[in-house]
This record gives sequence, C-alpha cells and structure tokens, in this order.
Amino acid sequence: MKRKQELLKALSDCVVDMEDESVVQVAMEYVAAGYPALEGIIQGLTDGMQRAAALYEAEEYYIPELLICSDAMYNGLAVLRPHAENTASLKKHRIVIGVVEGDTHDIGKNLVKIMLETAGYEMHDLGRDVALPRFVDKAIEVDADVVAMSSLMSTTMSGMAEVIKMLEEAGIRDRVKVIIGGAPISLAFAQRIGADGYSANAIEAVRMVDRLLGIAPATMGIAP
Ligand code: B12
Repeated sequence: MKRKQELLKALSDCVVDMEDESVVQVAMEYVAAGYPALEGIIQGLTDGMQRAAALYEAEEYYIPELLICSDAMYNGLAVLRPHAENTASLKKHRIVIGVVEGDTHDIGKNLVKIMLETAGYEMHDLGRDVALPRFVDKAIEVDADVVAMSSLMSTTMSGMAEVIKMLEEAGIRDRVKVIIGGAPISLAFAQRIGADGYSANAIEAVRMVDRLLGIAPATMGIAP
C-alpha cells in the first residue's frame, strides 16, 4: 500500500497532468487506505489545481488544459467528498455563498463551500455569475448568519461592495457577517469595502467563520 504522501502527490499530479480518469483510481486507493478525505481534497486535488493555475499564469497551459484539469479535480472530489468527516450536527448556522455577477470562475467557491459544509455549516449555494440582489434576497429567505462572496476577476470584485450596501439598505447588515475571497481579493480591499473577513484559502475560511460566529478563538480575519 502506498504511503499517504505518495498518494497525495499522485492526486495532485493527476489534476495538473489532466488525468481525469486515473484520478478516480488514485482517489479510491487513498480512501481504501483509510486516509482522511479532507486532506486528500486540500493537499491533493486543490494543490493540483493551484499548480495548474500557476502553469496557466506562466502561459504553459491554456483554457482547454485548465478545463481538463478541473474535470480531473471534480472526478477526484466525487470519490473523496462522501468520505469527508462531517460535523453537521454540531453547528446550526446558515451561509449563503456565490460568485458575483459577471464572473464564472467557481472552482475556488466550490472548495470553500465543501470545506464549510464539512465543518458543519448549512450551505446555500447560489452558484456563479450571481445577480447581486440575489445575495440579499437569499440571506433574508434563509435568515443567513454569513454571506460569502467569491470573485476571481478584478472587473467583478466591485460587486462585493455593492452587495454590502444592499445588505445595509435592507436593514440586515448588522446581523449578517460578510466574508469575501478569490485571487484578486486582499485584506486591504476587504477592509476598504467593510467586509467582516477575508481569507486566502478554503481551510482558513472555515477558521475565520468559526471565529466570526464565536465558535473558535480569534486567530485570523479582520474583525478583532
Ligand atoms: C481556472 C481558470 C479559468 C477557468 C474557470 C473554470 C471554473 N469553472 O472556475 C476557465 C478556463 C473557464 C476560465 C475562464 C476565464 N478566465 Co480564468 N482563470 C482561471 C485561473 C487560471 C485559475 C482559477 C482557479 O480555479 N484557481 C484554483 C482555485 C483553487 O483557487 P481560487 O479560485 O483562487 O480559490 C481559492 C482562494 O482564492 C479562496 N477563495 C475563493 N473564493 C473564495 C470566497 C470566500 C468567501 C473565501 C473566504 C475564500 C475564497 O479559497 C479558494 C480555495 O483555496 C485564473 C488565474 C489565477 N491564478 O487565479 C484565471 C483568471 C481568473 N481568469 C481570467 C480571465 C480573464 C478569464 C476569461 C475572461 C478568459 C477569456 N478570455 O474568456 C474567462 C472568464 C469568463 C468570465 N466572465 O468569468 C483572469 C482574470 C483577470 C482579471 N480581470 O482579473 C485570470 C486572473 C487569469 C489572468 N491572469 O489573466 N478561467
């Protein structure tokens, strides 16, 4: 039986090497060995997707390659996700999540959703390219504790500030925490638009939400 580190690297390699079929075998082997599914998702599949993104930035990969890499990531997720430890009964908080209007990049948002869901939060996923008022409407409909917005494009990130204004106008800003993320987002931007939290990855997103809702001690994010 291969050691855990070897299998994690194999998962990552399958994604970056566009092995959208063999990733399933590797993921099954990883699960059969009894290794933690969440680590497989983050240190294996997500790592591979981040390596693919770096190759795209370096102009070694183009859009068709990226799409096959993301197919491989989702195929691996389909095997690992059902085995992720779920603590759903422990928390009763609702989170509305989506990618802001004009933006169809949803890989990062999906990973954040999976991590929060696995951490026990009730997720309401609006999907991608979400019309801005829908964040507010959904937050009211489900009495959300958190609104989480993702944007991967500098041209769409201003939509996040608009949603915050809409939450204020709807009179619910004081009872909803707003968290944001995505490659062009920074802590400085989050502070400027009045978000409650920002994190650079899905693991930190869980810790940040726990802290914002008073479930864990303060360690990161914006609010004291
Ligand atoms: C993959 C990719 C695509 C895929 C998207 C597939 C999909 N379904 O998502 C495809 C090939 C379809 C694509 C299309 C396009 N893309 Co593109 N794409 C990328 C790329 C290479 C990687 C993004 C990615 O998936 N990263 C991997 C994931 C795991 O990381 P992540 O998304 O950053 O998410 C993590 C964190 O940011 C954080 N996070 C994310 N969201 C949130 C939310 C919250 C609340 C929190 C707390 C945290 C958090 O946690 C996540 C997990 O750890 C980026 C470059 C880059 N370096 O980001 C360009 C990039 C985003 N794309 C870009 C562009 C321009 C486009 C296109 C317009 C190209 C075109 N000419 O058609 C179209 C977009 C059309 C549209 N309107 O949306 C530009 C955007 C430039 C800009 N204006 O800012 C980038 C930056 C590339 C570049 N340098 O030019 N793209």
